[in-house]
Amino acid sequence: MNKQARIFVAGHRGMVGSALVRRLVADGYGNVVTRTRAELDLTDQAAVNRFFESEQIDVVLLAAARVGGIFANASQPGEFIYENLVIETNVIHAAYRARVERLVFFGSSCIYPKQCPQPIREEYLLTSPLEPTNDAYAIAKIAGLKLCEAYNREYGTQYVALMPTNLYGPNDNYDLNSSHVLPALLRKAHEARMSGAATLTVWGSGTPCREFLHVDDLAAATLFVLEHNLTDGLFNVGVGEDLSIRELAECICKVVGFEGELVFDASKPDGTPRKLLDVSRLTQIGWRATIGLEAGIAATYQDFVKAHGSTAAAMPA
Ligand code: GFB
Repeated sequence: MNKQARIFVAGHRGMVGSALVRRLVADGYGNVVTRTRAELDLTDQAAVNRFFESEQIDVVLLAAARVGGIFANASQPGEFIYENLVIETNVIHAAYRARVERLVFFGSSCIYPKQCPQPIREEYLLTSPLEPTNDAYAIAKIAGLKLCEAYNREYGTQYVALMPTNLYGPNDNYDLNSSHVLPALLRKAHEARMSGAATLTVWGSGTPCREFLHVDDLAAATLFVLEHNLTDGLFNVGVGEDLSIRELAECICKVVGFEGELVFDASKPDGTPRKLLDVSRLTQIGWRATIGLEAGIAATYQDFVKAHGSTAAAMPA
């Protein structure tokens, strides 16, 4: 890919978008275009059209989305389906109208059925019902990847969709009501250690399994896809192995140095039992994740302490 290409990273302040910008800049891409929400509201179709008409964008990385953990997804399904549908419809259609040739759309492994054979291959999409705690978000993300497929078929665009597993890393959301499990447990373990608490509460039974990918690995996979001219289709992005929520909690406690007891809150939902991705579509063409979970959590914990350490207890719960 041309290092002078004008690359619009939509959602550059989020965890995924900021990782993409870091990687693009490190790799010498000189024309990374970003807009804050105040400068460009991606839910405003006319504003998005004007932006694309005037900016001569070559490549779009569509990382802007309404995201959250199991509680946020289950309690605000209307916001999750609406905001994601409108952002992806506006951006993908405006990009096509402005003759943007290449676009990468980011989804999530929750697009696959709840009771999927494991590991999950891309072709298992739409083979049986979704997990109810996040079906609204999943439907929006499925619509986004279908938009890419449909536009490629009808208009000859080169829009690809990446489906990462559960992500973590710098710039994650640590609000306990809306965060995912890894940042939530990192914060809880930190606060428990600082306050000398005897216990740490983990939602659910601790038995569901999840796979975790450091967001810098997702950024690396994205650049791999662009630089290897993969111009169509759906690609899972993960590490190829998972662990139970209990094992994750134990690993986080080890990194943070919290030695108290884990308590499981059965009133909170478990969500889908397992969603391990089959990542062979990308590994067969030469990409694989390189950041191990414990090392990734340790690096993320350092970022967390730098950004929130002294104020963690005062952050919104
Ligand atoms: O990461 P998480 O919120 O979302 O939760 P999903 C994963 C598992 O961790 C669930 C448990 O079984 C939770 O009950 N868990 C334990 C906790 N303690 C906590 C905690 O303190 N906070 C949270 N948040 N969970 C989301 C989807 O599903 O994953 C989205 O809702 C998206 O649509 C995203 O796909 C990647 O992995 O269940």
